[in-house]
Amino acid sequence: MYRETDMKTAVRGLYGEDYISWEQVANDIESMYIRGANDIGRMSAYALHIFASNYEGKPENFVHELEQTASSLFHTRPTAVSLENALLFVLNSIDPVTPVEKMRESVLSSVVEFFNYATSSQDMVARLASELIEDGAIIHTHCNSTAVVRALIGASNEGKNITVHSTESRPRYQGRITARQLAGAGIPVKMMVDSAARLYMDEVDVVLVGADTITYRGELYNKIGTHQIALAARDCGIPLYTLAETFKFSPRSKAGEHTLIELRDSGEVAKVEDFAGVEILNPSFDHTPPELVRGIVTEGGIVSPENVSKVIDEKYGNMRTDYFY
Ligand code: RUB
Repeated sequence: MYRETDMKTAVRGLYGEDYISWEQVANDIESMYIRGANDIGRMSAYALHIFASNYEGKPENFVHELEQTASSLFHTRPTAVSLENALLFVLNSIDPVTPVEKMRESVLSSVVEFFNYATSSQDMVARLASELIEDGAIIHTHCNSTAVVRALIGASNEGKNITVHSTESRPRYQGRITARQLAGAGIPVKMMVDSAARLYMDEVDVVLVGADTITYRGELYNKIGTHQIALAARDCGIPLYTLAETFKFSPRSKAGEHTLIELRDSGEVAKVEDFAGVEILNPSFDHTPPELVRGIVTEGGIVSPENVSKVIDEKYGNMRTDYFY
């Protein structure tokens, strides 16, 4: 369990920074120095902690400014619902008719609570997912999911001999981070370009990927390329599991709201000036339909895509979720 000081130490350990303004955190999320759905969630909550600690404005403006800050953070990365849910968790913790000091305390303690929850739910997800991995298995993963990396290292630490196939994940190459992390933990890794996934899929036993958003009807939003990997897995009769703490489940999708696919700068794909007259597309995520997902590993166990709606109703049914729309 983190207390406030432990949380600050953990953040310094992760990012080498003593963040002193929420804007710094927002910039680092937008530039992807802080990335991955769990960290985006934890760190956006952390940014509200900084806001509340530093707040010296008029007491009657606190709620408005808190909501404005949350809205700015919300817009830094539009696809991962972990970010929105983290902010909603904190916003829902305050009673706007109480004195400002009470509201400040509520924000500070709810951020610590969320930070702990995000950390412990990922521990549990990684532990449960490692049980899906058998001795001798070949696992395909894509991009860099902290939960997946931890599950793979957990399985290896339990003495299972595993090999991992890691697709690079153009254009930002987060798959290379995964490959380095696993190799550093002594796990044999084969890294390949994204388009090689199908060629080697016949050798694979299970696909494990992270999640940025799981919708009410059980769709999986994750790094661009995940859908093609899921199709390749189905083609070879291989199960795909996604590792998703339930704060990656989208309450807003119940009303049929679409999850936005983040479109990033074309310059991340190629030098724009070398391609006069060409429109360069750079979608950061795609969505995989529920029928291609065998199961969603959550902190409460494995949920099938058709049961996501129940989890969302139970978890978010009483929460106010309309702050940003
Ligand atoms: C990262 C990505 C990850 C999920 C889950 O995308 O798609 O699979 O965010 O990560 P990006 P985690 O690099 O664009 O943020 O398991 O760490 O929450």
